[in-house]
Amino acid sequence: MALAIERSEAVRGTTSPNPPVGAVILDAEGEVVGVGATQPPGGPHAEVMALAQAGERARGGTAVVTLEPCSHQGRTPPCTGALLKAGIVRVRYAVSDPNPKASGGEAVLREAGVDAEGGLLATEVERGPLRAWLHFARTGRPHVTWKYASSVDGRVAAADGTSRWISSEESRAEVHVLRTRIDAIMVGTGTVRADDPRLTARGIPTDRQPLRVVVGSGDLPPNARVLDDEAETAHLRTRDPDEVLAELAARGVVDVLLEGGPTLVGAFVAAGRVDRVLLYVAPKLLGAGPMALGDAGVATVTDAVGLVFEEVSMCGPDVRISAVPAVENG
Ligand code: AOF
Ligand code: ZN
Repeated sequence: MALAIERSEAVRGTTSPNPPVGAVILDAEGEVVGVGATQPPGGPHAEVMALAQAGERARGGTAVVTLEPCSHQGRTPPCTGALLKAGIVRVRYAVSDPNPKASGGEAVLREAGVDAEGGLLATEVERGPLRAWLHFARTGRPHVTWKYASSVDGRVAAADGTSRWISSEESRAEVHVLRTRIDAIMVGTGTVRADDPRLTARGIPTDRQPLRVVVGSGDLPPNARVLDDEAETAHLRTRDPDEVLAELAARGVVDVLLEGGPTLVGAFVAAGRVDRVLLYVAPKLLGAGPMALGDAGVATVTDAVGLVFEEVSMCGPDVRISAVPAVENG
């Protein structure tokens, strides 16, 4: 399953609105004979890719998949059928498919005499490669990760507005990798005017760039870098989080990185539309300068938006914190 998770991580950002699934086929002796991952929409699912590599060696073998194999005819035939035809006798998967059209694969496999069971490394998969898609499948809304870097005193820029080098080189490099694995990166018109960001993944070999999304009613400066041809850009003339997310969902966007300023992020937090906070705290003090978050509708301490620290770790000299809402955004 660790190998299947690795394969699914590698295709993140290329499969939406489908989930990035990974699959591994073991032969009857337990030897790995095939690995695969979901291809771009309309293409083969992970199981089919892994089975193609395994060929005849799959007979009598085991399939390990990050998502319950689908039982439906969608744009592609059911994976349950492909597994049965290949002679797979055991299936282990991590999480059930919440899509009512595709779910029920475990029951189909069991009825055909396959030893099928879910739950293997389920938490790793739910928090990792399938987090955004599971949220999208359950709520219909793209998953929003608010990412920012701040000083120890919570500031995202110095008094003169300079912000580029708050976090370390290691943290900045990691964010560029992250950008290749998401569908869209979002800021407000204010950030475009103030920082003129490029919003692309740089410094790593990649053949894909996320959709750049700028929200807000103001016009963009005609020479703004987000308007270059490094990547596609969408300008959504609203700041209503639900209108923004509905528009992105209609475009097949599942996984969004919010890199906006305090006003835009405040609107998303107030609306309960931040599903994860990814924060890099740099070992620096600034004492003045803008804070990460503006007004989020919190007037008194008992109204604070509660978070749970899911993981705290180091990234170079910075502390990396992943936090999720204490009450899941339904
Ligand atoms: C799997 N393995 O690798 C993926 C699955 O239109 P289709 O045929 O591509 O089906 C899309 C649905 O299939 C998707 O919503 C999800 O429920 C499931 N995705 N299932 O067995 C895979 N990507
Ligand atoms: Zn399938």
